[in-house]
Amino acid sequence: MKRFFSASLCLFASLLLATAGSPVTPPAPYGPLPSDRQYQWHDLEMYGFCHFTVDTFTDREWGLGSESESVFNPTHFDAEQIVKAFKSAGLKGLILSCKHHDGFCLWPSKYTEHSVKNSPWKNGRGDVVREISDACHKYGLKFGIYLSPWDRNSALYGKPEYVTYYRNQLRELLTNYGPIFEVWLDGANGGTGYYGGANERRTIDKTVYYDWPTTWNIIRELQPGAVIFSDVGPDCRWVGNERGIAGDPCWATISDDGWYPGHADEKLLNSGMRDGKKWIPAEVDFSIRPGWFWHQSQNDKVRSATDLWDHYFESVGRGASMILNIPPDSRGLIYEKDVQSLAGFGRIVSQTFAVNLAKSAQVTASNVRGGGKKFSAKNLLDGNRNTYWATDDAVTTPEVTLTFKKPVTFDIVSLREYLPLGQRVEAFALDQWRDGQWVQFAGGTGIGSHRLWRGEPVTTDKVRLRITQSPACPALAEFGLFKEAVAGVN
Ligand code: FUL
Ligand code: CA
Repeated sequence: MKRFFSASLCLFASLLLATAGSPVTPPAPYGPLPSDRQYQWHDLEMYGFCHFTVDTFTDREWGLGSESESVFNPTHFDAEQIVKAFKSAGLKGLILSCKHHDGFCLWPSKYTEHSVKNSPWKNGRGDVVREISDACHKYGLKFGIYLSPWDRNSALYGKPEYVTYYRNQLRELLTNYGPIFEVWLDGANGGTGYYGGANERRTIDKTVYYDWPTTWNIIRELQPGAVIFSDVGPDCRWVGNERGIAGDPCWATISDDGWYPGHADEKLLNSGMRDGKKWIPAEVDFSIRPGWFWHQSQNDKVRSATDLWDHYFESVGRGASMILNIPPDSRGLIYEKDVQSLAGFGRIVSQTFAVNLAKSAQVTASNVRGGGKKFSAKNLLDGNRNTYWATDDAVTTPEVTLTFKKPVTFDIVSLREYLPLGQRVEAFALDQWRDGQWVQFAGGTGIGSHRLWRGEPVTTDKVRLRITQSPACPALAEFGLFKEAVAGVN
């Protein structure tokens, strides 16, 4: 009897273990990983740039530094109109050119007279940075700052004292205007300028003059959540062109040995490096108009909504972030045509991605890590980038199949990796079930934060994703099928 009891106890215990299984651990991370602030930043995907200064009134792209403060006088400045136009495009934040190369400050800095405080606008009592940041916070957009390191107005430029001046201004901006999501550090540096009346050419040694690590520390200390942009990071990098096009693929990783702001290989910035040592993803900066600043002569050269939509695929769709510049005009408003394109673009994006057709599918995978629920392929369809499908370590080329009760028609496929475990997948293929067999309709190199495929409409009742190359088991967060909604928008 006693024996019977202990034998059944043993059986019971082993049954219990078999059902619970040993806990399934997540895959080990692969390669460089995003920091928390970078992971949050990836989620934004699209935000805006706002170039506004004396150039808006002088019809220049790079002010000389000699402009009188009296030049700055927007007749109808309305921060809410500007921010609402950005918001209508679905942009999640706005980075304002608080000071461009001409040195004119859009806020009443206590370190210079060359600012709004000596302009006729609001009798010198205005603060563009205040009004724009307030409007951003009111309408739920994040606010970021551009503070040009090159300053063609300052007499100090080129001397060590200028770096102190620059840092003092940065402190003003980082402490007086609420949370800052990104600090944009421009790489254009040095050349001719007014420089307090000297009117000469000043060159600086870009490798040491600014002592960037010290400045980055100030940003970390005052705004720990802010990502720092420069040509080469540390948090996000330039994409190597101002045309709005990321490389295909555009790896989030790169090695920056020997590079510094103003000196990096543009081709490699564009593509990233598969074996890069650091996680420094690309940011795609381009303008809705030919120039960064508003020019009357460019009012008929504003990008259309569908043009912006194309660039969405060439930036966001390749795992980079898109920063679209929309400059206010000399009234201090976003010009009518720009407003129209932004709203149209926003409508296309929100309508297209409103319904993930994949959600109605039954999903099966060739392998699920530990065979349990935690890493199930259903995680691909829950709209949550923090849950993911993963396979056993040894399985690096799995596939996942979506089966529909009725055929679906889509022309966009969306894939996302689970970034906290690194950029893992190197190649994938997509198949549709047609006439009783699998037919490949797309494929690509790299997935990363977001990978979009866009093509001719596909109608089918079965779709298959094959991971065809990966140095480690994949960890995929999301899978989406969408139908483009561009009708009637231009
Ligand atoms: C460049 C600047 O020289 C342009 O004027 C503009 O601000 C662009 C975003 O960055 O380096
Ligand atoms: Ca998910």
